[in-house]
Amino acid sequence: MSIRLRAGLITSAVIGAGAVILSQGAAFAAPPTPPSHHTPAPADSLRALASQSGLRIGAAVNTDLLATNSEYRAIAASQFSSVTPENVMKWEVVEPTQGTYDWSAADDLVSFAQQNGQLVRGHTLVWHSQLPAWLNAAAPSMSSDQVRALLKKHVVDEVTHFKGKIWQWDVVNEAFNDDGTLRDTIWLQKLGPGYIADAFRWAHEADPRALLFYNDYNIEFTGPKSNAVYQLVKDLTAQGVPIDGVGFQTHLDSQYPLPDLQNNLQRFAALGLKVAETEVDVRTTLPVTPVEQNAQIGGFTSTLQACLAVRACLSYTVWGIGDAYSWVPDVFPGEGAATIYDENLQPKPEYTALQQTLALAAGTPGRNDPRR
Ligand code: 9MR
Repeated sequence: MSIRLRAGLITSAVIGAGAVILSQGAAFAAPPTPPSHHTPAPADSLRALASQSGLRIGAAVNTDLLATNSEYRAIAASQFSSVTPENVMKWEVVEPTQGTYDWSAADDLVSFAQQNGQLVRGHTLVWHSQLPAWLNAAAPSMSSDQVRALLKKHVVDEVTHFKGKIWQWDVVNEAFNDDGTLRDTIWLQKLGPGYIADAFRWAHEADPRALLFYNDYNIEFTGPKSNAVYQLVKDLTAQGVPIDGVGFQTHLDSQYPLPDLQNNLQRFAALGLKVAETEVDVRTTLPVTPVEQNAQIGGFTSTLQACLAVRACLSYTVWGIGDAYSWVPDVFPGEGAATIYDENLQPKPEYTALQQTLALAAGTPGRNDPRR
């Protein structure tokens, strides 16, 4: 029996079973309250099903497509209860010229989210990539004090601009190498490892109610990188640094074994932190074979199951809507098909697998407790 068929049966059963609560929030610290005048999402949408487990289901949104493609916009609004700007909150976009901010694209996405009863994951404040050209040119010859002042201003100004409108901020992104050493970035070179704690302190001062996350990839697997991030956030927590959570990006490839993600989520949660899956996709070599697609379906299913199983897991976010718009083919030539919608924005079996997994969780007694 195919997953598609089973999903259809289970979804119908759930819809038949009764009301779907559309905007049940997770029990996180004081979320922004979105206006509630949005069109109710279909009862078998990912967001409606996820709400029954108190889980926010999100997508990284391409704001150019949101403005120009009505089909894309409809999916973004109806299927997801959280959005992440794929690019438009990054430093190169918000401050293209030093001292001149352009918040327009990000503001539009925040308005879209509010209109649709969605929460926003802010992405990302401190990263080594997608920095403005002026910064890349100037920073290497600046003093540590100058770089520190520049980074602080960026964090404080951006968090202040969006104050009260961001649910989770990815404060620091991808600070580690796969071997567990700190990545050799301009921030590490100029400021030393303390830049990480400082960034969290600055962000917290600017918006004390936002949940502040450290975000990285390949920490889904237990190993040197995951262990290093674990030690970092344990130390930060012990020092009273205002960190609330860890984002597991979860960029998977069907040719590799699945990560032991649930164990990792659990051990981070045991530190008293929230966790989230922040950038889920499962790429494969093209053209996709049935065997590979089964592996992709397994990747989406098991990563969602892991989040559902850990009550501190607040949200599950897929990275991109539609294989035609995914970052994967640009970075991994010959690979793709990494999202849950195909090239024509039609839902793939990967979408149905998420739907089925959410429906099963919603039908499990005790599973609809609020996340915390
Ligand atoms: O999806 C993003 C793509 O459009 C950008 O070109 C790219 C630039 O580095 O960043 C992509 O998003 C990344 C995210 O911000 C951080 N984690 C890895 C994501 C995929 O590269």
